[in-house]
Amino acid sequence: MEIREEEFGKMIGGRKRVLYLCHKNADPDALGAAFSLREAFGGDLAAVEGVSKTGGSLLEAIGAEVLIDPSVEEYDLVVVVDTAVGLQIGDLPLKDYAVIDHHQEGDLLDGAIFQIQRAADSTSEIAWEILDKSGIGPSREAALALLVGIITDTGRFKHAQASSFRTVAEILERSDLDYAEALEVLSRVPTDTSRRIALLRAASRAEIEWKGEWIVVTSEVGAFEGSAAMTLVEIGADVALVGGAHGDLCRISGRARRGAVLAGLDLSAILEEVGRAAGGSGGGHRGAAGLEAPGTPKEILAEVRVLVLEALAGQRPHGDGDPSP
Ligand SMILES: [Mn+2]
Repeated sequence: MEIREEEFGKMIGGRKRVLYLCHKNADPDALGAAFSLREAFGGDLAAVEGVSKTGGSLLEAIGAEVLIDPSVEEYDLVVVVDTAVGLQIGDLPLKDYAVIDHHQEGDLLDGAIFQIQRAADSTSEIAWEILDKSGIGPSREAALALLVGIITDTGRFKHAQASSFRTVAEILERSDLDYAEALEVLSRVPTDTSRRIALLRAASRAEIEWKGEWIVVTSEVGAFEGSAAMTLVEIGADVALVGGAHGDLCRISGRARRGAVLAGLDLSAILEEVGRAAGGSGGGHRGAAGLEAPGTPKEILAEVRVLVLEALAGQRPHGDGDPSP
């Protein structure tokens, strides 16, 4: 059942033990939204498997502890934050659960007691609205966490819509935070040598397919697929697909230039389709999506590339400055 932000407090009101559960490799958006909701309504904060580097930097800044892989059966309600895909929470068997998320679709929505799921730039923006509509003023720490969540999920406002700027302005006005404090949290993330090597490898192994006016690039790395795909787009790809093998599973990240999305490409739909067909799952946003499924990166990348090229066939790139349709 889809609920409105102002109904959130009422929906969890009767539950004694509530767990706010972030997806695997929890990022600042997941942690910021979960932390602020936990602070406002009570409960525990947790993540599946662990948190990302940037997530760790945020937790340190706000002095928050996060439970890793807690026993979900000890809770009356689990609020899954920033994902609606079961694989993203390790396919945990959940009884009573809710979903707060900004991605497109996901298999968890069907069984949820309630959800707030809309295409905002970040889950933190939705969390801010829940607090706002509930008349709850967040602490300094919660405000900082939401701010960092919005900054990171919009790619430092590269993909931000007006509502993200509005939310940031509201957070800054109502807390005594400086914007610079949020940037400071991000600058504390250690520069990781293995990450830089992965990005350079992704570039050196890039296979470039050039059809009409579109450049679609595929590559393989051992980790950091998402950053690698983003880097390939930054240096010239219209669409970048980067795969990596993780045990028997293959992880693919796709990123697309805005012009390709405006021309009709929907990476979320393509990666969901291929992921599901391969016995895994996928999803995300039109211009940034991922999948995880059994198989080798090479085969799955090839399948995804075919669908991407099909989607772009006959289309012409819109200028990056074009307004949204
Ligand atoms: Mn997010």
